[in-house]
Amino acid sequence: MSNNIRNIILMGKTGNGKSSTGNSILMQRGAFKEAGWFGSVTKTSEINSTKITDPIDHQEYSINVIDTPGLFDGTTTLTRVSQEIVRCMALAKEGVHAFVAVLKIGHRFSEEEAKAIDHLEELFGPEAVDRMIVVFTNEDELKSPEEWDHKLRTAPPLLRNFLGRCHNRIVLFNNNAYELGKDKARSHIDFQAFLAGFLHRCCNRIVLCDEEAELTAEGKAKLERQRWELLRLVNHVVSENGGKAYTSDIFEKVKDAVENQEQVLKTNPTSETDGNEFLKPAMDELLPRLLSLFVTKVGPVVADKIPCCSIM
Ligand SMILES: Nc1nc2c(ncn2[C@@H]2O[C@H](COP(=O)(O)OP(=O)(O)OP(=O)(O)O)[C@@H](O)[C@H]2O)c(=O)[nH]1
Ligand SMILES: [Mg+2]
Repeated sequence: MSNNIRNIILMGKTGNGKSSTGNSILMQRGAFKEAGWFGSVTKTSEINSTKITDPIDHQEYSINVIDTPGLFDGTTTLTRVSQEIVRCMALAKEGVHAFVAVLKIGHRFSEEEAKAIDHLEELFGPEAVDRMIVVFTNEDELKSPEEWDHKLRTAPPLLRNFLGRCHNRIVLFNNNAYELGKDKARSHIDFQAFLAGFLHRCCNRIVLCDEEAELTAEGKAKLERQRWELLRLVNHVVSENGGKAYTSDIFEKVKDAVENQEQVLKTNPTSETDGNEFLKPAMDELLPRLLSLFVTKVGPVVADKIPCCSIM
């Protein structure tokens, strides 16, 4: 079974749809908080998991999706960046099977986003780029498949170059697929029953709706299709990389720290835990690397006084 674990890290600029994509992969709306819900955006990396069975070969996969904040978009300090990277590593215990760059159709691919890939490569080595897959969100805004072909053909060189480096491993995501076919379905529902259910939810003041239950067959089929397209690419990069997950020296350090901490908690469950303090040695090692990367590539920075420039 451990061969069938897939740890997927979602990266990208704030607002590109990382959390929404995570929810679509899990088919659990609300697993990750999306922007727009109470106006909030992702503040720290989080993990959510699901199990799915391949309809073709019936293999079961444990999918762990790690959602990250828009880390490197100009407002984050180096310490914060290194904390988040280490946190991601701690969450992806078995290593990273795929790095998913989330881009939004219709949004300009900026030079910062392109540079981000270079930085990722320098920080983690070319193996990280070898495992990169690109998800374009907002597929629902495309009028036709021809429009997408046209967009790809006429994409600016910066974007084409990036996609080329990812060997054109691209999946389109419609994170609004939950809504597909709903109008049609609703028209068949007895209006009074719909209204009674709606009022009941309002009176309880908590809208705990089971989105799965509300999914139409059309929405479910679309969500399943796009996540299988992604998983096939994840499986492809895993097999291209010798069947192994990505790891590195810092990663191993983080893994040891997490295992030690788990051991401490097992032998002494009441022991005082000091937040993420046990990850500090790994963070301390990452920080100078990040600093030197930014000093040599981005220009002099004063640690934690100057916001980090864009990596993803
Ligand atoms: N129409 C449409 N809207 C989308 C899609 N994906 C995401 N959105 C919307 O885009 C907005 C941003 O989505 P998020 O998933 O919160 O973006 P994020 O990248 O996680 O943002 P941060 O947490 O700030 O980094 C939300 O309002 C989503 O509903 C999509 O496929 N189609
Ligand atoms: Mg988010």
